[in-house]
Amino acid sequence: MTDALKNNKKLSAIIDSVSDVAGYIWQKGWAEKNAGNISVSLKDVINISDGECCGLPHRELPAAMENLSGTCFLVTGTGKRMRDISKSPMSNILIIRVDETGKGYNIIEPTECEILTTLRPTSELPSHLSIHSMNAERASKHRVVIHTHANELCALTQASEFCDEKVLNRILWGMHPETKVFIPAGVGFVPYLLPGSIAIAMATVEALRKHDVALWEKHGVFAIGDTLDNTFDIIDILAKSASIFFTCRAAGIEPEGLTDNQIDELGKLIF
Ligand code: 2HA
Ligand code: ZN
Repeated sequence: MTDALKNNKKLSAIIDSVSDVAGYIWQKGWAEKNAGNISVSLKDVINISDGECCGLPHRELPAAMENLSGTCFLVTGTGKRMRDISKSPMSNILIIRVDETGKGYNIIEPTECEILTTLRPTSELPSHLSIHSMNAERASKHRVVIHTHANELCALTQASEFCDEKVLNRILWGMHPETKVFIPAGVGFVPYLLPGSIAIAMATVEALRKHDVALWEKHGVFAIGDTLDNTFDIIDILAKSASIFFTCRAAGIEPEGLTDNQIDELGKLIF
């Protein structure tokens, strides 16, 4: 790592936070093998010119993202385990910078050849960068994107009767008052598409235009937020709601859920 990056306090704080949240995700049991991935926009954290990227490894992007040109991102590596990202973040993440054309990126970190050969960005890079591109277009304060395989949320999209935004949100908001309070716009739903594809990236962006979280049918969840902790919390709250739903059903109880009026009233609370 260059001295400029080593001495960058904002960057160090973000890396510490990625390490913490990757650890929580592993402890939650949401991250079998290499499941899940994290990215953070480093706009206003790292400023590097085109000239400084000269000679750094360069890769093509699957789709051009002109509005990300010049922006750096922290991305977890493909095939890397959340538990290892937590223990040793710098051996399991990359810092990339989208080039001036928006059609490719340079790898800013790592620079050591032996680490570089084993590190490529997450297989879900199309979704992560497409979401950051949408955030940039909207001048959103959201800088963090987390994808994980939260068990109860994966289970919820195994039944076609729940694969509908209205139905999903009615269940999730109904299971606990905090869910409506902290996720007032509810979840979006993305029907099954090939992981890592541009098609799933586009469908996820459409879902996240109206929500901060999208459930991927029979796969997992994508959430956006301003900080790593806040983004993790959104997924954790939703997983809690889904878990209450399944706990009731496993006990032979059909959960009543909060009433429409109770949910509306919670939606009006200001914290
Ligand atoms: O990183 O979770 O969706 C592995 C995955 C792909
Ligand atoms: Zn996944």
